[in-house]
This record gives sequence, C-alpha cells and structure tokens, in this order.
Amino acid sequence: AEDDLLPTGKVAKAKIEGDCALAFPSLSHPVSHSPAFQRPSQLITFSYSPSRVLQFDDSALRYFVNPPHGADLNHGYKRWTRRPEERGRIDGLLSAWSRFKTNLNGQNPEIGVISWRGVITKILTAPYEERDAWELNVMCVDGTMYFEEHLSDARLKEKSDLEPRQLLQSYYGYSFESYCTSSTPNERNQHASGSSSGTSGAVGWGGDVDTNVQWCSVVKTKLGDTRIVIGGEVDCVRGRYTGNTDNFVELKTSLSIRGAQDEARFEKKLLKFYFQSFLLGVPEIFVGFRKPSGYLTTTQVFQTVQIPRLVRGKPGAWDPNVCLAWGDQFITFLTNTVRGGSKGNVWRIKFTPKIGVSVILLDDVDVRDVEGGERRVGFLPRWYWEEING
Ligand code: 0WD
Ligand code: CA
Repeated sequence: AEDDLLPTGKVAKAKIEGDCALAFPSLSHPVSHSPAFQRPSQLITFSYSPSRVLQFDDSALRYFVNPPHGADLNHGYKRWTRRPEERGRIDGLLSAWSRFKTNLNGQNPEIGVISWRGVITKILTAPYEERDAWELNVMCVDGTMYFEEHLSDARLKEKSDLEPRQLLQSYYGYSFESYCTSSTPNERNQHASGSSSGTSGAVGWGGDVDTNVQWCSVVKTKLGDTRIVIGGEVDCVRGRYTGNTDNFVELKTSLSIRGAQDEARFEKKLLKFYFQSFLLGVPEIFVGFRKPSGYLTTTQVFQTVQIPRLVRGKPGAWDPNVCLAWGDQFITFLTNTVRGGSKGNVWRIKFTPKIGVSVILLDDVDVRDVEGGERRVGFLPRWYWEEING
C-alpha cells in the first residue's frame, strides 16, 4: 500500500537521473572546516566459525605475536581454505545490531547510517581514488540508511577468478596474519627460540589459513551530525582482550620500499590503511614488508592517529580532512535525496573516479536482481525488515 503513494521506480528514476549528482571538491585547496569524527565505541563483537556460522562469542579472536624474521609467506598456500567470493551482504552486521538493540530496553538512538567498514572506507577515500569505480545499493528505513556494495556479475566473477599471481599475493596477507597471531594470549611472543608451532613445519606458523573465520567488532561513532554504526573485521589484539578497541591491531603486508617511487606509492596506500583502521577505532597498524617472492624483510608499527602527519607535504600527500568533509557532504546529499522515497526503495549510487557520484532509484526490474527472492525486502533480510516494521 505504501508504494502506491509514491511514483513508480521508472518515473522517479527519470526525474532524478539528471540532477542528483555530487561532484568532488577541488583537492588543491586545504579544507577550512572539517566535521568532527567521534571516537568509536564498541557495541558488540561476533565470530564466524570455519563453517561460516555467525556466533556471538570471541572464538575467532586472535592475539598478536611477533612474526619470525624472514618468514616465508608462501607457506601453507596449498592448504588455504578460501572463502568463496560473495556479494557483501549486510546480514551479519544486522544480526549483531539487532542483538545489541535488545539490551537497550526500548530506547532507540537515531542512527543515520549502518554499514560494513569497508564501504565507509571507500566513500571517505573517494576524493583521492583515481582508478577504481564502485557502486552501492542504499535503502532508507525510518531515517536510517543501509549501505551495501553492489558488485556486478562481471565484477564478482573477476574477483573469484583472480590470476594465479594475484591469488598468491592476496594469500601473502593472510599468511602474514597466521605468523603474527596466536589463538591464546602470550602463548609465544617471539620466535627467536626457533620453536615451531603445530605439525606444519614452519617456524612461528600460527595455523593454516581459513578465510571463513573472522572476528568482527561493531562500533558506534558520529561524523558531523550523523550517528553511524559500523562493523568490521579485526585481525588481532595486543596483550589481553579488554572489551574495547584500545589494543586492536590491523595487520598489513606491502612490498619492501626500495626508492622514492615505492615510497610515494606506499604513502598513497596509507590513506586506505588509515581510514580503514580509524573508522573502527583500531589504534595500531602492523605492516610486514616483503620481497616479491613472499619472504618477509622488515616489519613496522604505525600508530593510526600519527599517519596523516607522516604524509603531510610529501609527493603522494593526502589530507584526511578533505575525506571527512567529503564524507559528511556525501551523507547529507544522500539523506536529502532518499528522503523523497518510500521504505522499500533501493537506490543505486555510482562513483566515478575524479568526477563524483550519482544516484538513481532502482525500478522493480533492477530491484529483483538485488533481492534474494522472498527472503529479502530490497537487499535487507526479511527477518530484519519485519523486526523493524513490526
Ligand atoms: O563491502 C565489504 N566491506 C565486504 C565485506 C564485501 C564482502 C564481504 N564483507 C564481509 C567481510 O568478509 C567481513 O565478514 O564483511 C565483513 C567485514 O568487512 P570489513 O571489515 O568491512 O571489510 P574490509 O575493511 O574491506 O576488509 C577487512 C578485512 C580484509 O583485510 P585487509 O587487510 O585485506 O584489508 O576483511 C577481509 C580481509 O582480510 N576481507 C575478505 N576476506 C575474504 N574475502 C573479503 C573477501 N571478499 N573482504 C574483506
Ligand atoms: Ca588485515
């Protein structure tokens, strides 16, 4: 019945297409005012088991340990249990948010946005993105916007069928995580003793890689006037888990830096590292530098909050305030755009590097592609839809 009150998808799409676009600010001027970003506070955590079952426990939590010198990141490649590429559905995050809300005793804070952290990272770093386009699906229900990344069938296939070389490189990241973590606190904090873990034969190996297994944290924060709930994967904690984000560690690998060009390239990458960690309140990024062959050379600790200062004035310089100001503008623009729609509407945001974003309202045919049949309303799982509309 509600849908009858509003224009059909096609009409609204035609009406909106021409004028609903947001262009980038100039990057050559410093921003005079950037919106405040509230320190993220953790609401709840959860784990995905090896069989990809979501559990409200910390069974997938890992503890940081120093990796051995010269570790071979190729180790265990043949035994990698690789999670199949899938569309970045928001279901797990909504389960956690729903569970957290049951403890609120009816008070319902006004949340402007609910999203996986990876999506917000893409939005905030967009002003400096020169290569990769992306698309989002957006729904707005009772003043809360839900974001999910939209992958075309072609893009999804591309991600599942990586070239062997790319697949190995992505494994290096997971392999590094294995060397840098343990399932128990303080089990082994260094590898100088030469002790080897398990039966696998590599010194300091923390166990074979299974990308189904993840530990996730859900936090609440605020950008400008918008309250945001963000969920994301956390690699490990330093020391013991204290129930907050204060000792979270993000693990990264990168090619060793051998010259000015490598350095500039790395500093560009730091923009993504920075916002990814900043958004969840992760204070430390531990980077393993490696040879092209996958052998670890050096490691370096970066304090997340200090990263912007490291790149200031350098060739690949970026300004986090440009990103925050852009992110605030982006959310305000979307809020104003989707306000005219109805609950079940699905909007498609398209980002084009160096240009900006555009928004269209999907028509019924396009929405059917986004939905998973009767189990969803738009892209939201039906159980969640019924819960918030009940
Ligand atoms: O749009 C997204 N961010 C997507 C999220 C797309 C597809 C799936 N997901 C899932 C994630 O698998 C996870 O369950 O959402 C949850 C949290 O995602 P996030 O923290 O928002 O993801 P992001 O910040 O993009 O990546 C964090 C880590 C990656 O670490 P690195 O250091 O490489 O940035 O999550 C892992 C990866 O370790 N990861 C994946 N692992 C396997 N397959 C994938 C994937 N498609 N995406 C992220
Ligand atoms: Ca990582």
